[in-house]
Amino acid sequence: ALVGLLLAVSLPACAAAPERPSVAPGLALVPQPVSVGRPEGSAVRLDGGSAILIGPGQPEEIQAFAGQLREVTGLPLPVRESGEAAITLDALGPSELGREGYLLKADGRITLRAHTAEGLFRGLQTLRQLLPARPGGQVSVPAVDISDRPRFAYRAVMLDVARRFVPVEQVKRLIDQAAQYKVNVFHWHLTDDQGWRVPVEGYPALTGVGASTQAGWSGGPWFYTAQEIRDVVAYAAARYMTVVPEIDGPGHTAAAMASVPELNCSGRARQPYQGFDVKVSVLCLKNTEAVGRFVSTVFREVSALFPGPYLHIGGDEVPSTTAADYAAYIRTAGAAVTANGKRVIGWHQIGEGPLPPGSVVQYWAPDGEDSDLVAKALAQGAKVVLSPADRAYLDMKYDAGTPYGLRWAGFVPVEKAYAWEPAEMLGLREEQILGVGAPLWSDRAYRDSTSLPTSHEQYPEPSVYLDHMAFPRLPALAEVGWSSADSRDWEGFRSRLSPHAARWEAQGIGFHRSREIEWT
Ligand code: TNX
Repeated sequence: ALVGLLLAVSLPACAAAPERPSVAPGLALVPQPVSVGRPEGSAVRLDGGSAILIGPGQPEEIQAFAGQLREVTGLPLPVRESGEAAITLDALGPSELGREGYLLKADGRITLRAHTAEGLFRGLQTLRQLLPARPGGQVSVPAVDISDRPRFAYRAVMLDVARRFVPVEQVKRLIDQAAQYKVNVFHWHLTDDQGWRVPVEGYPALTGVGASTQAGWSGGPWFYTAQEIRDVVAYAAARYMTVVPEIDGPGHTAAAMASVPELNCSGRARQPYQGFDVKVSVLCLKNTEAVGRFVSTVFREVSALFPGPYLHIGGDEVPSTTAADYAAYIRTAGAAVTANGKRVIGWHQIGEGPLPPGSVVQYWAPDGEDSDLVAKALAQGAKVVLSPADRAYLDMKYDAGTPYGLRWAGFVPVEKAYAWEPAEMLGLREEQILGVGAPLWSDRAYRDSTSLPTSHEQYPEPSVYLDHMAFPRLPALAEVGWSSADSRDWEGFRSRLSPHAARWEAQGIGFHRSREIEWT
C-alpha cells in the first residue's frame, strides 16, 4: 500500500513536467492552406544522409532555399542535380499554381513544387512548420498532401520608424519573422512629425535636423543611409517581400518643416517636434511651388531607392486644411508618383482627392467609419487594403494589462485580430480588396500615455515592443490575408497556433503569452 501511495504521489509529478516534443507536432500550419490531405503514406525521416534534388534549369535563387532547410534542420542536406533525394524542390511546375501557389507532398519523400521561385518560397515556409521547432533532434515530416495559394495579393506589416527609430538589424528581424507567415509586403513608415529617416540628396537637412528627434527625446541623427536601405530591400527581396516606402503628407510633416524653411507659411523653419501627439503639422499648401518641388524631388529619389511598384503617400490626419488644398496636394503627389513609374497607395483619406489609375487606399478607421471616403476611392477605380484599427492595429493594447501601446480603437485581443472577414467590411466585393495590412505604430515610443518616461533609457528596445505587439497578432492577420474565408475559424486557429510558441522561443521572439491560447 505504501508503494502504491508513493507511486500515486510521484506519478503526477512526472506527468506535470512533459518533455517538449522534439519532432514536429501535428499539422499546426499558420496560415491555414487551401487544402490539407493526410494520406495513409509514410512519414519522412531526414538524417545526415538526406539530400535535396534541384534539377537542371531551375532558377538560381532556389539554391538559397536549401540553405534555409539546413539551418532549420541542422542537417548537411547537400544539393544534387539528379538521382534520388529525400527532398525535391521544383519551381518549374504548372502555371495554374499562379505566382505564389505551391504543392507540398510528403510520402516517403518530400516534393515541393511551384510555378515560380516565389511560390516555392511560400511553400518552404509551410514545410518549415512541419519540421521541428529547433534543430538537433530527430527530424521527421508527417505524410501530407497540401495544395495552397493566397486569397489576397497584398499582405503587409507596417513599421513606424519615425516616432521611434528602429535599427536595421531589428527591421530585418521583423521582416524575417513576418516572411515565415507568408507576409509579402513590408510597409516602411519613414517620415512623420517626430522624424525623417530616409536620405534625400536634394534636401540634406532632412537627415540632419529632420532626423534629430524621436517621440520623447532628441539627439541622433537617426536615419538609414542609402546603403542600409538597399540592404534592407535586398533582405526583403530574398524573402519575396516588397518594400513600400511611405512619405507622409501633407500632414505628419513637422520634421520636413523643421528642415525646409519654404514648406512653412512663415518662410522660416519650425522647431523640430519631439512630442507624442498627432495632427500637429501641415505643409503650407499655398506655397504650391515649394511644395511641388519638394514632393517631386523627394518622390524621385525615394522611387530610385525602392524598386517596388508602390509609393505610399500617407494623406492621413491633416489638421486645418481646406478640401481644395488637400485635393490639390493629392493631385500633386499622385502625379509625382506616376511620373516615377509607381502606383499610389495612401491612407483612405486620399479618396477625397483625384487618384491616378491603379491607386490603392489603405482603410484604417475602426467600426466601418469613413465608408464615404472609401466609396469615393472605389468610384475612381481604386482598390482597398484593409487595416481597420480595431482589428489590425498592432499598436493597440491586447487588454488593460498590456504595458505598451494605445487604446483609442479599443483593446485588440488575439481573437479580435483574427475573427473578422474582409469581404464583410464596408460592403466590399472580393475583387475590390487588394489585401490586408497590419500597422505597428510607435507614437508613445512604446509606453502608455499615462506613464511617459523622462529619459530614453527607460524605453524598451524596439524589438521588445515589436515582438510583444506582433506576436501572436501578426500571424493572426497573416492568416486573414492568406487563407480562404471558409477555411478560417477561431477554435481551429487557436489550436494550430499553440505549438508555434516553441518556434518563437527557439527564435528568441518575446511574444505575448495571451490567455486566449492554451500554449503547449
Ligand atoms: C493614427 S492610422 C495614425 C497614426 C498614429 C496611430 C496610432 C493613421 C493613418 N494615422 O499617426 O500613429 O493612429 O494608433
